Parts: sequence; C-alpha cells; structure tokens
Amino acid sequence: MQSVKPVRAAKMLSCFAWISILALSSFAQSPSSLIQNVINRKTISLNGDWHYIADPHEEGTARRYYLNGKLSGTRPFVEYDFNASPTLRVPGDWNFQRPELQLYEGTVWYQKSFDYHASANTRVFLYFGAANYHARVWLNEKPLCEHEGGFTPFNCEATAALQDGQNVVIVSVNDARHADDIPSLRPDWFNYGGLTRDVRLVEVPRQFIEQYSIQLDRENMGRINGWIRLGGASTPQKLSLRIPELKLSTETTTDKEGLVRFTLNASGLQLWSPEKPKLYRVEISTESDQIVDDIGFRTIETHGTDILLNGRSIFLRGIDMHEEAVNRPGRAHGDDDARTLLGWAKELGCNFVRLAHYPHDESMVRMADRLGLMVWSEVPVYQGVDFKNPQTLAKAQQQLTEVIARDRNRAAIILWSVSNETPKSPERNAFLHQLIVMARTLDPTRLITTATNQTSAGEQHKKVLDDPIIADLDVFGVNEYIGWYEGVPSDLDITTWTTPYNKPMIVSEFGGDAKQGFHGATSQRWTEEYQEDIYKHQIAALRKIPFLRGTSPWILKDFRSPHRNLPGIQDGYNRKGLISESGERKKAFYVLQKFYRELAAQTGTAAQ
Ligand code: GCB
Repeated sequence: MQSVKPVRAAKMLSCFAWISILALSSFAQSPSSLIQNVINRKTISLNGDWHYIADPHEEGTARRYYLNGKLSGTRPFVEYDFNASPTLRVPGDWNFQRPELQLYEGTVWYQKSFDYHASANTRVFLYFGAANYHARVWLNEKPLCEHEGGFTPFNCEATAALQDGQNVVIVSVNDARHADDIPSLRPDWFNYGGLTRDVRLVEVPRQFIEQYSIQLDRENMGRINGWIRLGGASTPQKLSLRIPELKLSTETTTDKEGLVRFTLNASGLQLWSPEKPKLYRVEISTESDQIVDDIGFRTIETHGTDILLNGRSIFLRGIDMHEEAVNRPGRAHGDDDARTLLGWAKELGCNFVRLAHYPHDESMVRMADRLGLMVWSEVPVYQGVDFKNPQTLAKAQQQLTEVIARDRNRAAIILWSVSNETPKSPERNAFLHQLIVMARTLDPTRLITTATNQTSAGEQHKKVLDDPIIADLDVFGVNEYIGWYEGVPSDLDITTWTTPYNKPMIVSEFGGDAKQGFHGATSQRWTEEYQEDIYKHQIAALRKIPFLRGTSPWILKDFRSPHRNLPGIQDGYNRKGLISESGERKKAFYVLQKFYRELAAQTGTAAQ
C-alpha cells in the first residue's frame, strides 16, 4: 500500500498546517490530492452491481482476496470466488440490501470488472465519493491506496495500473467503530457501511485543473478573488478564467508549481442569497484542460452578535438533518433525495440547514446552492472523542481538509463546524483549537462554529453559556433539550440565557421525541402533543434571547439509531423528527413553520 503524500493543498498553508498534515503519514490515506468538481469532468461511472464477500473473521487479507482468485486451477487452492458471489448495489450501504448484513459491522470485500481503453496523454483516477469507514483499494491486483473516514471523498491514481481491455477493482471496506476514530464509538446514528457514494474513473490530461477557490472579496463586494492550482504541472502554464454572463475574463500564467492567484473586478454582479440563489457559470481553461462550475458570490461575516450575509444582518431559520433516504432504508444519495429533504426544509420556511453530524453527499450541498439554503457543514468530531491522541486529531484534520477541498466553492456553505457536544477539558480545547486554526487557514472566507452543550453549573433555570471554546469561534451553537432530557417544557418560560461572549449564537439543537400518529395530553411523553408543546415553549423562550441569530431544531426527519429501542414507539428510530421516516408531518412541524413564516414576513424575506 502506498502511504500518504501530504495533500497538495498544503502548499497553500502556513507552517502550522504543514506540521499537522505531515502527522497524517502515520496512517495511510489517499495517495493523491483531491480532484475537485468531479461531476463536471469526464468520468466513467463504476456505480452498479459489485460482487461482495463479507469477511467477519478478517480472512481476506491473509488469503489475498485482492488477487481475485478463481476456482480455475490456474492458481493454488482458493476458497473464494468473487464472480460467483452475490452482488451489492453501489452507491449504497450494505446494511439494507441483504438482511444478514443489517447489523453487520466489519469488513466487506467488493469487486467489479470493467472495460477500459486508455487514451494517449490521459491520467486516470479512481474516485470514491465516500466509503464508510476504512477502505483499501486494489486495481488489477496492484495496491492503489488506502483511506480512512466515512464521509469524505478520495481519489487514487490508477493510470499505471490500468490495462487495455478488462480491469478488476477490489475494495475492502471496514466499518468497525474504534475509540480513536472520527467519529468515535457511540454516535447516535446508524453506522451504514460500504461504498455509500458514487465511484467513478476520472480522466484528466497530464496537466489538469485540480483545485480552485473563486470567492467574493469580503472587503470589497465588487471584486472576486481566488486561486487555481494545476495538478501535474512542473512548468508555468497559460490559463484563462471566464464568467461569460458578467463578460469577465482574465488570462494569466501559473507559477512553476502550477499555482496562480487572481483578482477580478466584478461590479454589478447579482449576489447569492436565499431569496435569489444566483449561480454564475465559471469557465477555467488551460492549453490542455477545461472545466466549468456554477458558483454563487456572497460574503459572510460577523459583527458583534450579528451574522451578516452580503453586509446585511440575518436570522438563520434552520433545521438539522441526517443524511437518510426517504421512503426507503439507507443513506440518502443523489439529487432526488437532496431535493426531497431540502424541499421539506423549504416548506418549513427555512433559509438554513445544519447538515449533521458529518459531511453529506456533494449533491446535497450543490442542491442547497441551487435552492438558496445556507449550510452548516460539520466533521464527525462527535461526543466521546479521544482528545489526547495525536492520530485522532490527524484523522479529524484529514476529514476537515477533504470536505473543504470538495466544497470550498459552494456559496451555500457559510459555516464550518469542527465538532458537536464535546466535554470541556484542556485537551478538548487544544484539539478543537487546532481544527479551528486549520479551517481558517484552508478557508479564510467562511465562519467557524461548533455545537456545544456545556454550560456553567449555576443557579437553576439560569444558563450561562461560557464554554471556553466559544472564544475561538465566530459563531457558537448551543444544543439544549429543556423539556425533554432536562425538566419539563414550562421550565423554558423561566429560563434565562447569558454569555460573556459578544458573538452570535445559534440554538443548534432542541426538541423531543414523538411517534407520528400517537396522540394524547400535552403532558404525555412520546405524543405529538408533547413534542408540539416543547416547540411552543422553546420558540417563546428563544425569542427573548438578544444574541440569538439562528435556530436549527433537532431534527427534520426520524432517523435510525441503535440507541433507540423502546418497542412500539422508537423501534430503532430517534423520533425527534418533525416528519416521520415515511414522510408524514407531525404537529410540531406546523409550529416551527408558523414561527419561520412570521420571521420571514418580519424581515421581508421569502419563507418558501
Ligand atoms: C444530541 C446530539 C444528537 C442526538 C440528540 C438526541 O445532543 O447532538 O446527535 O441525536 O442529542 O436525540 O439525543
């Protein structure tokens, strides 16, 4: 297996970031720098049926499954045969395709054959949208790369290993949970294993447009700034950037490392906003490569307790979401799922979604760009993380680097969240600090946040929001469950909230469970009425907090969680959804919708 080569993005970074990225070399990951915007490149899909072998005893490595042995007699004795083995659909988790794999956590070997005919002067990469959690990849019996982290993309260079004609790719995916991983042992969501997102061959020329950042200048909204970096370039290259609708273009030359920075005067452009999510077609070309992207231009910053979008104070009318499909089990994937889930957020009157607790599929973020939903994007530094472990930090840094590399040109993303609900300690503070510095270094154009549930133990009903990590953030998220895990809904009427920090706050979680269709008194837990009552008290209480700049209750839709085992009520689902897993709205949905419609009417912005 090849081990890590520090990602090329590091060239853009400070010395600090270099040190962090080099720390990754103690475990293997993708050997190639991430290729951005694969959906607009020449690709060959490897989605579809893959043969698989479940390997609970970890026999496959010793028995060299990656050699794709057959019972043909041409090899020594073999006790497996991919071609005669059953298949799994890719993209897709294995859990809900085969009943025997539903609760399986371990290794599954995937195998697919495909025909390929190489073109001259072409480099080819195998691109995985995500493989949960640890993937090792072989092509035609040659080890290609290894990647850890279940929600971010990676690509391995396949050029030298490809054959003219038939090729065989084998991937071993292991989703066992470990204390030193990101996430750690006990996430409150279902651990969907496998090749959960698209697999493609990406064809690029020898020198190609690998990464770019094209953003509105925070200081001057009439200016677009950015950089473009070529892969494989060792001499200066001519490059042009055009935004035809704005009649903007620039011709420039990269340095010998393939990097160029630019500034464009762009007065008169229409800014991206939830009301008008304008995207411009951007064209980049070199002598050998061309790429297009649809990019929105906006600024996002804070001033005291305000969040400013394009210089105007906004309130984030949000909802939290997991990446789970609608009306079928499994992970959500692709445009249709994204349209349904984000369409529900729009129906609620949202202008904002918190994509919890890990990077969602690129199609979700691109859909948010098109629909005009601002996004909180998070890495799965969730609850019980091993904060003392430098390798765990390196894993979190890697995932943060990958999601920023994938999504840095999406106007919808306004917040990078580095964690959710981590207990305060000096080690936790140091760990998160490093992630925050890294996020700012990689992307100085967005705001940094985290969701904290840490308050000072003060007097009853007095919440002092003083988690020291807030000092490091631009915006802080607070998760609170008054009325569900803590007290009763009417406690909200007498709760006060203060903070020593002069920063905007988002209440990034609140809510309670209700089984859709289960009715009773407002005092009866698990009923729609109880959940509705929590929302009524929450909304009345939240309206009184002067530094509140957004809400994203927990959660849009009921989602599977192995923690939730109350028969007849939960049946394996966290029931805090405003919508059931099969799409029925609960009563609380309409309470939040009314609140958001009122807010939108007050600020004169569209709630739909
Ligand atoms: C939380 C977590 C979220 C859980 C939720 C719950 O605080 O951030 O992941 O699912 O509470 O339902 O308990």
